[in-house]
Amino acid sequence: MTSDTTKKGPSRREVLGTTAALAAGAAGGLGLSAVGGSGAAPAEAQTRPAQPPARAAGPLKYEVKPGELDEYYVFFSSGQTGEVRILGLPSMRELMRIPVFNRCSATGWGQTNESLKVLTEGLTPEAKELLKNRGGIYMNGDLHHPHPSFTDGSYDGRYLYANDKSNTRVCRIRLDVMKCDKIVQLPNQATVHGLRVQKYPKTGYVFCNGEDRVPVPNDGKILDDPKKYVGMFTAVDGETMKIAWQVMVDGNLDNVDADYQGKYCWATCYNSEEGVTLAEMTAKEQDWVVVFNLKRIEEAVQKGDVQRIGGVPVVNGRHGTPYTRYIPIPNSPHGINTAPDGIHFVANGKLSPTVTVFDARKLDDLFDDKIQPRDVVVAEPELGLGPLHTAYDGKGNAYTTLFLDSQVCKWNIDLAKRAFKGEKVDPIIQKLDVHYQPGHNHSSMGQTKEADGKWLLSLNKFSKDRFLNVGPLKPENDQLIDISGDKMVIVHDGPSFAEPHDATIVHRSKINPVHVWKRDDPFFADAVKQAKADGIDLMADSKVIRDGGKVRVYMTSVAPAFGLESFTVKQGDEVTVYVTNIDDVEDLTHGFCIVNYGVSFEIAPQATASVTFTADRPGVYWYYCTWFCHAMHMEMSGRMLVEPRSS
Ligand code: K7E
Ligand code: CUA
Repeated sequence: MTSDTTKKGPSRREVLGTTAALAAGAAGGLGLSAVGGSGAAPAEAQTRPAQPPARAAGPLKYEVKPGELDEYYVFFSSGQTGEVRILGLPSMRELMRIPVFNRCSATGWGQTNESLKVLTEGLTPEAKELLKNRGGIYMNGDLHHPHPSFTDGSYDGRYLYANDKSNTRVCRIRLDVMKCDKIVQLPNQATVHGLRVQKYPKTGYVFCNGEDRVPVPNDGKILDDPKKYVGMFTAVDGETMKIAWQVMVDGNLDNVDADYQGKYCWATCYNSEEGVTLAEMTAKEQDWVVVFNLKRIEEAVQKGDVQRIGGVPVVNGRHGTPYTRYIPIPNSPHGINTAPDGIHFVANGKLSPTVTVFDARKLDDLFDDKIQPRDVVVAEPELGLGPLHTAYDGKGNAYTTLFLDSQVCKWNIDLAKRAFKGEKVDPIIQKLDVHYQPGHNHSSMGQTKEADGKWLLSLNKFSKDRFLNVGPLKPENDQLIDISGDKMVIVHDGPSFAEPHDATIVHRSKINPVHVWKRDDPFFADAVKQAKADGIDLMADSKVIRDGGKVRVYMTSVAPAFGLESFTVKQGDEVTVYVTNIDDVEDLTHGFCIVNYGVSFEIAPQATASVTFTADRPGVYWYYCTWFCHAMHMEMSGRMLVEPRSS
C-alpha cells in the first residue's frame, strides 16, 4: 500500500504541481497535476529550485502578519502523542497543546490531583485492576478524532470530544478553559475508532465505533474462538459523559458520522467476514455501511428490550433487527462524511477506487422495508486509488483524499448523481498533488451546515523531502489549500509531530475562551472544598496543616514569590501541596517544581492546582517557579525541609 512512498524522487512537485501553479497564478498549470497518478516520479526532476516557491497567488490572503489574528481555530488530534493541539488558520501556527491521554511535563497533566481525577474516575473496573500497580493511569493514548459539540447543525463552542483508540476511551475538553474535564472508558468494547457527535438538535450523543471484535465479557473464558467475538457501537451522553446505550453489530466498525436531522447516524463497517487475519478480513468483495436508527434504539432502551452488560444497556443491532440497516458497498471502506446539504453522505472506498454517495431522505423507507438497502445509493463515482476521507465546500463540491495516488480529488455531487443515472458526464473537476499520501482532509466549517468553502487542509502521512532532514523519524506534512476559486491551490506546508491524524476547522466567532480562571470553577472544586474544611482562605493564606500522617501545604503564588519561603514535613508523610495563583493578570502563569522530587505543575491565573506525594527522602529540597513570570522569576523559590524519620 505504501510502495510509492518508498520511491525516491518526489520532486514531481516542481514538474507538475504547485510551484508552477502558484507562479502562474491561481488558475494556471493545474490541468497538469490531474495527469499525475500514482507517484511514479519523473526521473528528470532531480534538481530543486534555489528559491522557495512563489507566494500567495491564490485569491485568499493566507499570511498572518505580526499582531494579526487568525480567522479559524483548528483542533488537531495528535494521534499516538495522545494530546489535542490548537492551530491558527490560515497561518498554521501551533497555538497551544491540550494534554489529554498523555503525561505532560509542563502542565503536570497526569500528576496533579485535578488531572488524576479526570484520568481515573471514568475507567472501567477491569482497567482500575490492571493499573493498580502501574500508578493508576494509562501512560499512552492514541487520539484520532476531535469533534466539537453542536447546536442546531453548527458548533456551539461548549466542548470538544475525542477518542483514544489505544485504551478505548472518550474525552471531553471544555472549550472555555481548553482543559479536558471528563474521560470515560467504554465497557464491552475493544478500541474506539470512529467518533463523531450528534449535530441536531444538539450534542447530545457522542457516537463511538468499536473497531476490534472481542469476547464480551473479555475474561479469558473465550479465547481463540473468533465466531464468539462481538463488535460494539456506543452512544455516550455528551453532557454527563456516561454511556447512554450500546448496540451489538456485525463486522468491524471504522468511521462514523451523523445526520442533520437527529434521526440517524452511519458507520463504515469492514470485515463482514468477521475474520482475524488480513486474508480473512478482506476475502469478500463487499462490506457495509451500517445505519443506526436513533429513535428505535432509544425506544428499545426505554422498553427494556436490552441486555445489561457491564452495567450498560446493550441493544442487539445485528442483521435483521429493527435498529440497524446494513447497506452493501465495496470491500473495506474507510471514512464516512456527511455533506453540509443535510442530504448526502459519502463512504470512502479505500480498497475500492470509488466513493459511495447515499441520500439520507430515503432512510425512513429503508427502515420501513419499502426499499432495498442499495436503493439508498445515489452515486458511486470512481475517483482514483485509495479514497480515505471526503470534505465539502458547501457549494455542492466534495474533496476526497486519494492515499495511494497522493492527491486530493475535487468532484461534484450532482454530476456524480447524473453519471450514476447513465448521463455521459464526468464528476471529477480537478486532481491536486499533495505531499504525500493524505489521510484525513478538512474544509473550513465543512462538517457543519455553515461550510464556507474557503480552506482545505490535507493531512499527509509522509513528508519525505519537504522539510530539512531531521533523521529517520520524519514529521507529517499538513498542507493548506485555498479552495475558494475554481481550482485548488496549495499555499502552505506545515510539518507536525506524530500525528495530526484528524482536525476540525472552526471559525473563531464560535469559540470564546476565558483569560483567567473563575474561582468557582469545578475543575479545582475539590481543593477549594478541602481548604474550606481546613479553615484556609486559598486567596490569602499560606499555611501547613498536619492531619496525622497527612500534611496539606497551602500556598499562594504572586509574582515573584510563593506564599511560603519554606515548609517542613517528616519523612514518610503523605504531602499535598496546593498552590493558588492569586495574580489576576492575563497570561501570568506560575509553575511549581520540587527539585529531585519529580513534582511539577502549572498554575494559570486565579487557578488552584495540587499534587500529592510521599516525602520518602529526607533532606533539603528547593522548589521553584517553572513559568517565566517576572523579572525576579529566578528568585521565585523556596525550600521543602524533610526531617528524617526518628527511629
Ligand atoms: Cu480517522 Cu486513520 Cu483513525 Cu482515516 S482514520 S486516515
Ligand atoms: Cu512565578 Cu516564575
